[in-house]
Amino acid sequence: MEQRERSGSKKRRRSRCLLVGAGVAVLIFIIVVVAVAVSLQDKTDFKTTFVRRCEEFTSKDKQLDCETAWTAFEKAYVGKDPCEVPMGAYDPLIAATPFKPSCNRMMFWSKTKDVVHDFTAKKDCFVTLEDTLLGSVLDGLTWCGKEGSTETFTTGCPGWTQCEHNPVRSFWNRISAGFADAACGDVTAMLNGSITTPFHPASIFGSIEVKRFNSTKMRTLNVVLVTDDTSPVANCSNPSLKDLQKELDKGIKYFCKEVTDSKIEACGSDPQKPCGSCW
Ligand code: N1C
Repeated sequence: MEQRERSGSKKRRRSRCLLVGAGVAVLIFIIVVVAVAVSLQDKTDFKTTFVRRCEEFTSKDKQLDCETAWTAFEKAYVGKDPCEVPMGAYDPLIAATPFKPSCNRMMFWSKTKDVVHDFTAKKDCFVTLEDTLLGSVLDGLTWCGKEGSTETFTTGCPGWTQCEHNPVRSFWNRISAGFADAACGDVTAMLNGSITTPFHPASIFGSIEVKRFNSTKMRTLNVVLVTDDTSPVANCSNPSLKDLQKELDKGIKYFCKEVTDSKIEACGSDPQKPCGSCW
């Protein structure tokens, strides 16, 4: 009797052990499946976003195959140390997707991204880099590769503080250089009058774009200094704007105007105001 009870409790213990074991195995299986799914999604999401945004853009202008653009883009950084991607790595991509020059309508900016894009979204007067194919496709995204891998990663990528030659920074440097090379006629730049140095030599505008403006194509640079109504910090006589003028290719005329952000906002929303009359 006692023996039967003992063997019964042994059996119960064994089946409990089996049950726990099976539970652990199922849990491990679920974890592995979720991890694989997340890593695959990470990879496919980036390419999917790239191709979707590219196709949305090229539906306006069917000139480029988005799969070809993706292949040229990915070659710049895939399989490479994410701290060793120079701007030249994107040369073939830029060559495959040239900018259409929009003389007299090109808009550059520094530290005024939101004001500029609020304005350009409402009024079709100016063309920014984000209105071009590559600028619109990659705006707001992060990507990098890894040595020995064929994948694109969107997390764990080095930023500007970790290393200068990272894939995202080098991309913006290269594409901004291409956009500035195409600058022609009367060009506008919105700079931030709420900071002490509206023209910063280390910004992409200061270190790349201004240096590439070419007087054989470009007639004027019109700086719109966007100021805060209540407490403007900088005006058109700010010393950093003197540095900007020194950097400009001789032969390009320079103008500067202080405009409040509320005026830009109101003008953007006023359908009666024609292009160019907002300041
Ligand atoms: O360094 P910035 O500005 O002076 O760069 C702005 C300048 C513009 O004139 C654009 O033509 O360079 C071009 N540009 C972009 O269009 C762009 N879109 C998104 C440069 N950078 C761009 N980004 C991201 O913002 C990118 O990650 C880069 O490092 C920042 C720069 O913004 P900023 O310092 O205000």
